Order: sequence, then C-alpha cells, then structure tokens
Amino acid sequence: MDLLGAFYLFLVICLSCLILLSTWRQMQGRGKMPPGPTPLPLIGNLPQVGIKDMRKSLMKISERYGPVYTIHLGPRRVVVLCGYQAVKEALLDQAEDFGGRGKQATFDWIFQGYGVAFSNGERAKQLRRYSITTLRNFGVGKRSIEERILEEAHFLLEALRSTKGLPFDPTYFLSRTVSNIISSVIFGDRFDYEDKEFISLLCMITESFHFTSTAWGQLYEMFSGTMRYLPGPQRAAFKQLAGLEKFIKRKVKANQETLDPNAPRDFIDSFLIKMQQEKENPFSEFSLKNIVLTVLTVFFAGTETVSTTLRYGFLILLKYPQIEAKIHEEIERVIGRNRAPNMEDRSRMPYTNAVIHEFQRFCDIIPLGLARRVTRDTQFRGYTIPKGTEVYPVLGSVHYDPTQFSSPDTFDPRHFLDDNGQFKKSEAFMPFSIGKRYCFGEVLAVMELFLFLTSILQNFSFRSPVDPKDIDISPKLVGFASLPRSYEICLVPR
Ligand code: LZ1
Repeated sequence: MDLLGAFYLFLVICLSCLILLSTWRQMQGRGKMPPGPTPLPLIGNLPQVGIKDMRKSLMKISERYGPVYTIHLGPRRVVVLCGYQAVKEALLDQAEDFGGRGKQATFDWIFQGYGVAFSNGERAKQLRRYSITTLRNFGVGKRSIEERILEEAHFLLEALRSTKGLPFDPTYFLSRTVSNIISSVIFGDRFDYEDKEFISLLCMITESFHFTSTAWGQLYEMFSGTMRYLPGPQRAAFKQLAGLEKFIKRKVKANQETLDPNAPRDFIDSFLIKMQQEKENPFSEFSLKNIVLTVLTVFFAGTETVSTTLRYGFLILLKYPQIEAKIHEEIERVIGRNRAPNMEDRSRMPYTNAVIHEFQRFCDIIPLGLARRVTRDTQFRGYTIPKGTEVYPVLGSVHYDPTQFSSPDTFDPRHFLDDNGQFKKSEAFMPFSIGKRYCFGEVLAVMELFLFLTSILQNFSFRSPVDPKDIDISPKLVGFASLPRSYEICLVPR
C-alpha cells in the first residue's frame, strides 16, 4: 500500500470511530427520555431542525412528537418543551429540577460559565441574589429609577425633535436611551448621546445579538466545538463580545482605583466591596472574573431587549395607526399634556398596558428562552431526564399557543383586555420566562417600556414613509432572538 492509500485508510478509520462515538453518545441514557426524531451521526437532527427559524421548526416537530420531546442539535441533546402546559409544569411546578442553565454557544464563548446569567449551581445562586439586591439598592423598582427614566426620556424627546419630522431609523435612538438607564446603575452615570465609544459599544451589542439570530448563529449553536476555531461570521461576534468585555474590565479597574468602601457609587463598586468582604471566604463567587462578566450580562441584557421590543413595537404601530390613536386618546384622558407620565398611570391605562403586553407576546424577543438544564435526574410526564440534560422552554410556543390566545398569529391588544376594556392578565404571558431563573430585569424592563412609550406618544405622532399596508411585521430573523425588519419612521410633534 502506498502512502496515499495508508492516509485514506487512516481517514476512513478516524471517521468511522467518530461516527461510532457520536452514535454511542446519542444512544446513551436514552432509555426513558422523551421521544423524538432519530438523530443522524455527527449532525443529529439538523435535517429536521434546520438553521432558519428554530422556533418554527421546533413547534412543527412538536406536532408529531408532542409537547415534550428530545432533539439533537449536533452533539447537544436537548429536551424541548412546547405549549403553555408543558412549560409551566416544568419551570414552575418542578422549578428546582429545571432551574439549571443550558448553553448559548455564542455568549458562552465569552462567559465560559461565569457571570450571573450563564452560570450554574452555587455561583449562579450567589451572583443572582446579590445582583437583585444591588439593583434594588440602586433604585431599580423604586421611585428613584422612575425619575431616572423620565429624565432620560427628556434627552430622547429632544433628540427626536431634532429629526424634524423626517424619516429615520430609530434603532440607535432607542438603544442609547434604554442603555443609559442600566448604564447609570452599573457605571454610575449616563453616556452623552454623541459619545463615540458609547455608540461603538451599542454597535457591538446589537451586532452580536443579531448574529445569534442568523442562520450562522443557529449553526454555531450546533457545532460550536469546531466552528469556534474556523473563520466565519462567528469571529465578528467574538470580537464584539471581547470588545465589550475589554470596556467593562477597564471600567472595573477605574472603579477599583477610586473605590471608597463606605460610599459605593454604582453596581460595580458594590460588587468590589462585596469581593473585599468575602476575600477570606473560600466559597465566595465574588471574583474579578465574575464581576466583569456579571456587569457585562446586565449591560447587554439591559440594553438590547427593551430597545428591540420598542423598535419592533413602533413598527407595529406604524402598521396599525388606529391602535396608536387609541393610545393617544388614553394618554390624553389620563395624563394630559401638562405633566410627565408615571408608573401609577399604568393601572388607569388598560389599553396602553394591553398593547405593551401584546408587543411582548407577539414580538417574542427571546423565542426559545435562555436554555435551561435539569439539576438532577428528573421525572417529568412519565419520562426520565438525566441530570445535566439541556432543556429549551420554547416561550414562543407559549406566546403563540392557540389554547391560550384566541388568534395568536394576529397582533391584537384584545388578547389582554376583557369585554369591558379592562386589563386581563394571561398566565401564558412569559416574555421574562418563569420559575427559578426568570429574568430579574423584569421590573426595570416593565417600567422602561411603559414610561418611554407613553413619553414618546405624549409628544409625537408616528407617520410611516411607506403605506402601512405594505409594512411587514413578521420577523426578519428568528434564532436566539426574534428581530424586526429594518424600517424608517417619521415623528410629528403633537
Ligand atoms: C439576557 C438576555 C439576552 C442575553 C443575555 C442575557 N437576559 C435577555 N435577558
């Protein structure tokens, strides 16, 4: 046999071993797991799942295998939960079992199991508890953050006035404003809207978020083990995430140098003080790495989710001017023109509140939720899910569950209104997920959505440069996130 022959033989043997290993791993512990489509070696269920719109394909697969099934995303074995009942039974009724964190391959590249959102066990517990307390100490959920939001709304209104009724893309108007709220909490101050570094940070956030929703981003979820070393768009996302980390590291360092342990100025200071207090505790998770990556998570999540929801929501209002008109009418009646909105107004504005809920349901910004993981061997609906198995609670399948919403595919605020026009809660509304790892940014997000929307509509009317009937409110991309199509808007002062 010549050298080339030997090489090919070697290659064939390697490949066979890989296929055998992959098949063996797919079969392992499969005994009483939920059913699902048969995986192929190496690629798993790629043919069934595809790489475009996982929400759609995962919901489609559940038509055949039921609300609880097993899928293989490349080498990842994931239990998928679809529909309100299954998600609720798992995440709420068995909160402890389903309270672990699964993978988000793109974000994991930077987090590596550190920071508050993408960690597990004792680390997640300590960081989550302390983050919630510290956010509250800096006003989140209280009057003081409400005032900060209203103050920031003024800067936004001023910036919007300068558009002079001409068409513009609202993306960065919204993300600068939204980001400045969380920035004041974590960095102690807002950024100037013209600050070049600020804009470049926002760009890094928006673009890496965008990547997670592209076909490449989905492919990366399946094959991150290999793709992380290969060229491709994932590299750009890594670079953006690394840029954000570098900025946060610099901020943390600057805080360290000027720290007064008796007077924390912001979230970072509080964590640094906690780190000092716990430096004798060998079980402390308050390390520099966890501080940097927790701040990065909070900065990222506190910027992109609310601003994407508002951007998507505005597009919907451009399509349905009659809905905008009803919000105007409610603002006029409850708030008037002579004072700023406040959180107490919300309970007297059922229509506006219903529209915001419908934005969050319909837009379904994080359609698969953040992946979970079972923390022990778990019995669920007669199946056994082995400890450590990843779980996708498909929030989109809950938001579009026909047993919970009368016409899920239609944008209709009546999904959250009763016959008397009063606000009607829905148990199937879970944009912040539910259970042990639900989003603790919820209180802040809810305040921002209400106060920014009402502030803007109190001062402006929306006009679309294109005919409303030509506006497409279906998502441009659905992956980790669900993103609206790009558009322009005109704001006319009222
Ligand atoms: C997050 C989100 C997105 C990315 C990382 C953390 N928390 C939304 N909420």
